[in-house]
Amino acid sequence: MRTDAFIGLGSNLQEPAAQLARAVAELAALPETTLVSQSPFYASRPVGPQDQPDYINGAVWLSTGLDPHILLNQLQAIEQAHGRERLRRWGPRTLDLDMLVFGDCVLDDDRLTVPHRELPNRDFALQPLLDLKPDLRLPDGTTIASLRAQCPDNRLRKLPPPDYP
Ligand code: A4P
Ligand code: MG
Repeated sequence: MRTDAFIGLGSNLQEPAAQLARAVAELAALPETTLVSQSPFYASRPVGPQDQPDYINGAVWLSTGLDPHILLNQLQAIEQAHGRERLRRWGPRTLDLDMLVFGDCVLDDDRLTVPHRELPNRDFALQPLLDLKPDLRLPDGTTIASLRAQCPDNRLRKLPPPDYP
């Protein structure tokens, strides 16, 4: 069985747009997984501690046969391969991969909360999801479009296409 999984990407260290472009290729190469599409990339102000560089954010739509916890393992392995160091919550990072939506799956255990807990508060995650699939809904029926309309504005700036593949 294949599931539509939506992954948010973020980086604010060491050439963030290049980190994201590499991560998209790595996600597309995961086992039992195909890349359906990728969003534009956006620059955004940091949410959380302000003494860190602006972020580049984007999202991908994957079709995967992996179980959500196995997919999370794969996401964390890719983060590690990008030299990710977990120093402080919401602190700067070379690569952050968040599982935003996993089909109709609702999960809340000690490793994984899906849909992502912070999604409604983050325009840098909602806008790329809207770009990928304008009619996307959460398992409870809430549309991503309605969440985007209510979300605090974080001054997203869409990057020109040469900054992403
Ligand atoms: N985890 C639980 N649910 C999920 C999920 N749906 N996807 C667990 C991925 N991981 C999930 O994450 C901590 C733990 O969350 C993981 O071990 C996993 O089991 P982490 O990435 O190691 O730690 P963190 O990133 O410091 O904390 P957190 O709460 O995940 O931070 P966020 O939510 O990722 O936020 N500002 C802008 N403009 N753009 C950004 O991308 N990102 C952050 C990080 C802060 N500010 C930002 C941005
Ligand atoms: Mg994270």
